[in-house]
Amino acid sequence: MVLTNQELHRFHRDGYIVVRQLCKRADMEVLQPKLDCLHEQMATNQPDNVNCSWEDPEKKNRIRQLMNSENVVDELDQILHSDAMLDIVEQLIGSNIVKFHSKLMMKAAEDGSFTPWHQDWGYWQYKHREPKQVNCMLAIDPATKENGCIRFVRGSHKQGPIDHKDFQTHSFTIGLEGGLDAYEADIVELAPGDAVFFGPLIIHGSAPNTSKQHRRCNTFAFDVINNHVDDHQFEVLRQAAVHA
Ligand SMILES: O=C(O)CCC(=O)C(=O)O
Repeated sequence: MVLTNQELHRFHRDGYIVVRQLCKRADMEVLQPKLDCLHEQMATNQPDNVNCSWEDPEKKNRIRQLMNSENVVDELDQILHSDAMLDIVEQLIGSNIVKFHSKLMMKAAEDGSFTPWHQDWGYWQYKHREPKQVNCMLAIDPATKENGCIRFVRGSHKQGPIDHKDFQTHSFTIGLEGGLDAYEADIVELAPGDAVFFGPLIIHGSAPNTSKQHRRCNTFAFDVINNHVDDHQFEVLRQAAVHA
């Protein structure tokens, strides 16, 4: 057991749980300079197996989200498959786990934009049968109030699914009404290597990055087997032995 019973209780009560130093800070410091090159690399030569959204799609100088980040950053692929990660995911959603996605959230210094309040289920509801997923946001840079760390509306998952509105931002197509002050929320600051695990129904969002410090995080999302309508497309990461 990686999470204690008390931590598991907090996850179910609050909708999220912070795990300090899921990865080593030193490993994140190796990763940071590699990510600096990604904006230019993706603007000039984006592989087919990743998908980028840009802060400004005309300029293409700052990536906001890079979907399938494990295909371009080996270290992220290793973390996605690591026991440190999967042992916790298993505690949270059980031992039949598929990879859903790995996504870099590159909230660049001075350019990184507001993340509208939303439940991940708002996006995921159309192709998934039930809100059983778990998402893990790993901090690569320090994530602080100033550079737009994630904020959670504690306990909001208990309301169940909420209707989302269509939005016109480049990276976020739906969300809940209201700016940063629309909800009273926990501001979750993370050091490099810290991670926060959260379920698909908790309301979360984050402020723009007006600071001089990047706030790069990677989100690793997992689901249970047979929960996605195209389940066969997803890599099985762990599967409980079936006893006859
Ligand atoms: O980049 C952020 O702060 C938001 C991340 C997020 O909302 C998500 O991955 O669902």
